[in-house]
Amino acid sequence: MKNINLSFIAIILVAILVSGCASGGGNTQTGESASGANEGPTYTFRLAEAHPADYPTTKGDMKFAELVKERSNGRITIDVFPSAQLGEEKAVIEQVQLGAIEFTRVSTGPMAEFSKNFGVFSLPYIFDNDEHVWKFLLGESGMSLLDTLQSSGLQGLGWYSSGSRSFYSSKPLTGIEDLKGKKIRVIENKLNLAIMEALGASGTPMPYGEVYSSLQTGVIDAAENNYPSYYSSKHYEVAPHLLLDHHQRVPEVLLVSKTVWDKLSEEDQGIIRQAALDSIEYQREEWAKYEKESEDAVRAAGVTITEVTDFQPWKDAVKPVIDSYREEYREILDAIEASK
Ligand code: GTR
Repeated sequence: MKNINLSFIAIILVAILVSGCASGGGNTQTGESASGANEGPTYTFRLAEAHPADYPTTKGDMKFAELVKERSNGRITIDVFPSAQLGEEKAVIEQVQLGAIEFTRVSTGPMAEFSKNFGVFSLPYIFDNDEHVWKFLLGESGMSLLDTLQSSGLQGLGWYSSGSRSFYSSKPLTGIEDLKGKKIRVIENKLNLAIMEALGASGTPMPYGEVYSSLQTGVIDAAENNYPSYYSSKHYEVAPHLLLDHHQRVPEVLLVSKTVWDKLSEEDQGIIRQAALDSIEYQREEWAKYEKESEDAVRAAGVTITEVTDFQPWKDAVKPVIDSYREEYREILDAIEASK
């Protein structure tokens, strides 16, 4: 289910689920605090996370949950489920739209299929570096993108770091020409397919959890990701050739179901929104540390690493993709350019 087009049954289901989350309705605490943080129903929510517990996005989720708990004086609990226990990203996003899972942290990659605006992040080489990404994300235009998700049944709460994505393969990979004819796993969205085609490769969309075995058995020749995912998923074991072309910078996003969000008091919304924003800095610090650690670890494991120094052939190759989406994303692309 991609759009807000919820069926009647789904709406009823959500209503039951959401009211079931508030413990007992009559459990409203009274009077302890004039500010009201102690007052209101108690909730236990779930947050779905694809990465393991020690990964920087999961650490960000945990910080977020901790701040929400503290600031609601224990009324709002968000239990983080790491390692894709609640499902792979695309399925999780659908569940969050329905309100069956309340929160998630996902990549903006799969979000492109749920909200047109979010496709912009999959366009190659639109950001110069990480600093540029963050100037955009935390600026007016980046922050307002979080609210545009409402028409997709979601509410964006904040952004997390995810560095840049580069190709890696089970076969030797030292230049753009080596991608020709390769079957490359991509995050499921149509922009990624167009990019692979422009590079002379063929994009194979599949969930993250299937990439390791697909590389191992030769179902795919290559995949692409950032250092932390390359390392923590152990893809480097089965695809030990890394080409640092940094073709995309696809940020992570923290989401809540709009059906859940709309049932919360303004005060609880405020607590949750602020906690999400306040968890960003911590996540970015954890990201920086883990990015370095994972780079060191894959180097130590003997991965062949080639750094692209001339990006022009790469930019030229993917230019038709940018050109074909330029009009659709003109406003956001202008804002990205202006945020440098
Ligand atoms: C990672 C991202 C995950 C997932 C994964 C993928 O960088 O953090 O959420 O999207 O990439 O390639 O599927």
